[in-house]
Order: sequence, then C-alpha cells, then structure tokens
Amino acid sequence: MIEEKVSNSQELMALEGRYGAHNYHPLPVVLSRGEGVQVWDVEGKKYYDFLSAYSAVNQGHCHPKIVQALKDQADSLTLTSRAFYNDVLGRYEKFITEYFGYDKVLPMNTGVEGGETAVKLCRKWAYEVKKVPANQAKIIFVGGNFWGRTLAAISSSTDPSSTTGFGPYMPGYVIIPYNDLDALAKALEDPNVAGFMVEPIQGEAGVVVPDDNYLADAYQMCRDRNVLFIADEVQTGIARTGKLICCDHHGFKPDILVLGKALSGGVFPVSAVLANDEVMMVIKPGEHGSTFGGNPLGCAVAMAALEVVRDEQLAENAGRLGVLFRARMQALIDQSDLVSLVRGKGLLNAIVINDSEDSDTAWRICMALRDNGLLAKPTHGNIIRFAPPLVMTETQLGECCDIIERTILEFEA
Ligand code: IF1
Repeated sequence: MIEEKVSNSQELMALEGRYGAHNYHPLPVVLSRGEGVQVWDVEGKKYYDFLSAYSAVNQGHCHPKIVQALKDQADSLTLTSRAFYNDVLGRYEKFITEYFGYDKVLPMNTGVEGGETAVKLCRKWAYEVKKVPANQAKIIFVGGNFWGRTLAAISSSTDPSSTTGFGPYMPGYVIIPYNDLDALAKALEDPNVAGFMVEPIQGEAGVVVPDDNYLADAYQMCRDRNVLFIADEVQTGIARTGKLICCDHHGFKPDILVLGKALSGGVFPVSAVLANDEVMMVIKPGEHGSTFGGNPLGCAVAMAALEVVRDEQLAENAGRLGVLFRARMQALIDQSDLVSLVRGKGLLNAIVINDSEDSDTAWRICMALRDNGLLAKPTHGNIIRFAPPLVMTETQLGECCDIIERTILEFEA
C-alpha cells in the first residue's frame, strides 16, 4: 500500500479516526512541533500550550539539554534489560535518591506502573514487616482519585467512566472521601490496613486542593497506626506546584513517593518509586520489574530533566507565576458570570465554569481558546485545567492571561 500523502489537520485527524482505537476525544488541533511553552499545528499556527501534556513537559517542549541527553545515549546503548548491569542505571539511582532524599528507587516507565509498584511494595511490607495475615492487606484510597488505566488503578476509582465494563475489580481496597480526616481515622482502625495512597492535589478530579492541614495530619495518623503514606506525585511532582514535590509544602516525606510524567520532561516514559530500605528491601530479586524499567536511555533523559528543574529553578518560577495567574483569574471572576472560581497551587490550576457538569460550555470555551492561540482541555465537564510548562516567563504568562480573559469575556458577550 503506497503511504498516502497527508498534508493537513483534517486528513491527519481522519487517519486517527480510521486506524486508531477511539479511546480519546482530543481537541481538534493537530500538533507537529513544540518548543518551550509553544506548539505549532500542521498548518503552522502557533499556540501556547496550557496543558503541558498533563504536566509531563514541565521543562518545556523539546528542551535542548534533555533532547541532547537522549541523542547522546541513543548513539551508545538504549536497552540492556535488567538481566545485565549497564553503566548508566547505578549513576541514575544514586542521582535520583540523593535528589529526593530516599535510600532507594525502583525504576519503572509509566505513572500507573509506578502506582502498581507502590501497591505491591506496600502489601509485601505489610506481610513481612507489619505482620498482616497473608492476603489480608488493605489499602485506603480516596474518592476522586486517578492514578491510571490498569485494572489495579481503576479498582480504586469512583469514576464510572473509568470502571464501567471492566470488572471484576481488585480486592483489598477501601475508598473514603478526600479531604476527610474523620473518615481516614475510622478506616485506619482496621489493623490490616497497610497503606494510604493519595494525590496531594487531585489532578483529574479537577485540581482539587485539600485543606491546608489535611496531608500533614493524614501523614501523622498513618504514622501513629504503622500505615505507609503513599504519595502519588505523578502529576503534582517535579516542581509543578511550586515545590520539588507537593508534599514539601506540608513538611513531611511520604513513605513511598511515586513520580512520572515530567521526571523525563516528556521526552521518554520514565517513572520511579522511591522509598527507604525498610520498605524497598521487602522486594527480592525476581519479584518485580519491567523490560524497560531503568533502561539507560530513560535514565540519561531523567537525569537531564531533573538537572533542568534545579538549574532553571522551575519550582520557584512555578510558585511565583502561580500567584500571578490566580490573581489574574480572580480579577476575571470578579467581572464574569461565566467563571465561578479558580483553584490550584503553583502552576497547577483550574477554573470552574458556571454551568452544569454535563454542559459543553467548558469544551466550547477551550475551542475558542484554541482559536485564540492557547491550548487547554476540560477535565470533568465544567472544569478547565490550566497547566503551562514551568519555564514560562512572566511576560508570556501575562499574554496567556490576556487570551483567557478576552476569550471568556467574548464568549459571554
Ligand atoms: C490519559 C487524566 C491527568 C496521573 C496521576 C498516575 C497517572 C496519572 C495523578 C498515570 C496520569 C494522565 C493519564 C492521561 C491523561 C492524564 C490525566 F486526565 F487521565 F487523569 F493528568 F489528570 N497518577 N494522568 O494524573 O500515569 O500511566 O498515564 O503515565 O490520557 O489517560 P500514566
């Protein structure tokens, strides 16, 4: 079959419709180039990227230092499997454990594999260290959580669009309301509880920020009950909320830390689970792993991506620009009936549209934003997440706020 010449957005979208599974409903824009905070479509139109691939390109698209690390490593050794050692993994493991302050790291590829690894580590720790009876370990999750699409992940979901039609579900899960310490205290009374897994800010749920004391109090309650606090920082980590990890705002280190997405700057799938020896050493050789986990290419990319976060002070920048962004959105809220609130931390923010969850208003606003040169996408129904790359300048942020303001006010008129 001669490869048909496709040249524009319509034809490329049609290709995806014809040959790809229909497991997404993307905003109709076809991107062909990214650089920093900007992306271009196949017709050459430029946009500000205000989604950052769901916080995977915190360092900006195609960051030259990260891409160079990929190119250099790709020319020498990309994958050995863990059947053998290689000359990059050990250096990466030392680098990342010192960078985040843990004894050890278990390298994986996607965020959900990180979550799965955390759940397995937690259960094994319960049986070997806490002495929970075999196969009786419970893990507490919170309503509104999202940590991926595997059966273990959706088994903890309260979102019918994630769970319907995929049962039966993983046993040993307890689901309580988010941001509810009384519910957590009650769930922790069960002596078989091994862990509590939670996003410090719920991304997919619509950038839901808990009460200031929730996470630190929850952590202390877990400590008091000899239960592991598992922080899913796949989306909130890597400087997104104005600190290296979101738990840093709350003055504690999670017992198990799950990272992904921007750990590689969006250049290669890299995830990581960090823990101290008491937890990490319950996994023995041959009990867990992955073909690509810890591959030299991903390790080289991740080290470069983390150096960029540190050298370009992305956490500080996210913190500072986040304050400016929420102030601009609040000013818009004061003059608009369409936007009811803005919430978030650092450069992970969302606005809530003053319309029902199942209305298409948020979608139509995102379409208008696209026409005005800014890309964002609704999470649930009436919530629009705004998460630009953390390399954005104050000037660029101002321009983006102007676009959002103009679009919303025009939309209302
Ligand atoms: C998609 C959502 C965001 C995550 C947290 C683990 C994972 C994710 C907190 C799993 C992944 C991605 C999945 C992606 C869209 C995006 C997403 F809308 F799906 F829910 F960000 F909010 N923990 N989130 O947010 O990481 O296995 O995907 O690498 O299209 O499904 P993954």
